[in-house]
Amino acid sequence: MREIVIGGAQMGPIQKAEPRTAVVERMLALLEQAVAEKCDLVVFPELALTTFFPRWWMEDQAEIDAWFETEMPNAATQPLFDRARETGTAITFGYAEKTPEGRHFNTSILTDKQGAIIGKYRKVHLPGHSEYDTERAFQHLEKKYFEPGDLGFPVWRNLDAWMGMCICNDRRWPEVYREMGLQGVELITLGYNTPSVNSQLSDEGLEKRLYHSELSMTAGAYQNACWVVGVAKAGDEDGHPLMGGSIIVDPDGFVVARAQTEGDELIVHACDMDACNFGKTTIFDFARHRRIEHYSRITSQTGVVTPE
Ligand code: CDT
Repeated sequence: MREIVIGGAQMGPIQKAEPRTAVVERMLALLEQAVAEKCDLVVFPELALTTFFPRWWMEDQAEIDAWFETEMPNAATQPLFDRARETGTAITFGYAEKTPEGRHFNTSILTDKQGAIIGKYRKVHLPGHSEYDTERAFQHLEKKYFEPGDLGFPVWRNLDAWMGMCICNDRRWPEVYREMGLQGVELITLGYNTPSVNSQLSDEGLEKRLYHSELSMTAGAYQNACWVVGVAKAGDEDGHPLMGGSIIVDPDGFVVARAQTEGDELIVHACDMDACNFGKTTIFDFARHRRIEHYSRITSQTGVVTPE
């Protein structure tokens, strides 16, 4: 048995005016709860340090850059790294990254139990749009503020398991899980900021949105025989509701822990990485069953092309 006790640290809303230091205090409180529950790893959401700023239209680059971190750890997040190291807890969280070359990414990092960053992922599937969209109830400007990630979907050896990350909209794409599945991934962690309302379909309803989120993660877990931990930033951010629904999914695709609120809330499960072995050696033994000669469209074509 290779057990990792995982804490999914859902976060409630972060208002525009809330400073990073206050947010890190909340993350520290969740970390302390996780330590009390003997967690080995704590998973925080996408863009965990700030409000979901891509909903706001901004033109001034200095105003935009104020939402980005130029180094990690930095002064605001150092207490989180320090406490994680002191307690021997691995952590992962998302933030907006500005590189020394001035590139902008929606990023997530993973530490080991010594508090060292051992993994970095940059979000590949950026949803939304880059120009102001008058047809939408509210904006989703990830395509304006970030460029698509350039690191692919790596996996890392951590806590005696193969771990990978993706971010929010990535969870809806089966290619993401399979890229990591083909590297033997046993645990995929992800954070998300998903509006409770569809800006292009006002009557879609929260129930359907939660279902699609869960459907994506449970399918990804089952079809790749791995654990998936999806953690929301939820609640009302300056009048813009984000849905909760954080879950831990086992390698059979079953939800084993689920958040009940839209606030700061820790969900915990002891996840046995060896539970991945059966699926990986039977129905999803990729080496025996995959037929790559029939999959070329997946990497050669983006949109739909119907036969002539
Ligand atoms: N943050 C993020 O990727 N959110 C998207 C919302 C898409 S609506 C334009 C998601 O897939 O949850």
